[in-house]
Amino acid sequence: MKSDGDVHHEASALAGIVSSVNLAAEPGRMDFYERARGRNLAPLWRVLHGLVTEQPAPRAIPALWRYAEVRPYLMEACKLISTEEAERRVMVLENPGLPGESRITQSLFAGLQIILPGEIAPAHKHVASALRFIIEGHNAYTAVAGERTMMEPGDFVITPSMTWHDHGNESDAPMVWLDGLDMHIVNLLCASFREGYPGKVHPLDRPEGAAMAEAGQNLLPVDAKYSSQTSPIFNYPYRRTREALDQLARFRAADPHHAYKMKYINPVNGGWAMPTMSTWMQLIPKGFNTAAYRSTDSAVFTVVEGSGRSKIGAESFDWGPHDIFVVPSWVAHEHAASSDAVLFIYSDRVVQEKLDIWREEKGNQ
Ligand code: 1HN
Repeated sequence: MKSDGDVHHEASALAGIVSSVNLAAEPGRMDFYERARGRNLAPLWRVLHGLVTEQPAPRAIPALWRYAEVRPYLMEACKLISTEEAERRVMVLENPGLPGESRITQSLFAGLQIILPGEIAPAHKHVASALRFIIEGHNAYTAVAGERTMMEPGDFVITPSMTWHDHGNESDAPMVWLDGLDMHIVNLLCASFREGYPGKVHPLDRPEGAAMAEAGQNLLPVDAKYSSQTSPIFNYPYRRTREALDQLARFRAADPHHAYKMKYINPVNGGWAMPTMSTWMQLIPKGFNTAAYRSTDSAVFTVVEGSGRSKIGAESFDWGPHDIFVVPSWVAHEHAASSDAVLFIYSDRVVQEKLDIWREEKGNQ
């Protein structure tokens, strides 16, 4: 081995080498490789099988964050930095397989944001889309494109790409939510822009509830034109979602792999609520065990109610309310609910479907 950056000989650097390559002959090719490198050229046969893997090879690993263990860190962060100073006071959920990369999966961001009574997270906008899933607190709002929505635990709230958004807490208790963002997908494609609003909050020009009145009742204004691919409903309240799942469970049999799993949809086109992240709410009745399932999307699960245990690949994780766990791409998983359990899920499935690369497999692997 010569200095850093030379053609590598370590086993790890050869992980992607084509299996038919004669390793004994490689030293005789080193001089060629070195000269090629000087011309910004590299031999594909040394990396091909790492680039084009036989099956998904996620660097993200299964992991769980217990809310009871995470919450004290959120509270401590509040003592150390204000929302104003931080812009967004978020503790990033970092996948242990991807430390320092601000990723919960290779494609997705997750963080827990805490906002204290009286605080305002100032207005900004960016190409990355965000979802909020409310964990605890009441009477805090997010304002998106000039309309506020008050948030309650279990609500699924959307900030579409490039819309001004600020948050404020008008209650007397902290509010915590999960932030899910797609910036790693945006950045893969080098398409990120961001702007701060000159004032602290963007002006409101629509009453609270306007979006729900226009699009949240299976009705749309007759001549409305929708150019965005994101749902015009930007708060899907838990009350309604829970009610739907509850009603469904009364007359339908549970699906063996999904129990009761409903996707959030965009009422304009019937597709996913967001163009880059798929979202669902899942009800697993007490005592139900879902059958093994895997798919190529990587998914983040947040427990809303109930408790249970999930087998994810070779590992098992016990969970309860507000815990968050992650299932990387193509890892088989099954859930067992010890009480009626409700899980909020987001994943990159919608992106994979658009690219015609999404796959699933039902059964035991
Ligand atoms: C962001 O803009 C928010 O607006 C939250 O609340 C979390 C994480 C990374 C990048 C931007 C927000 C974020 C974020």
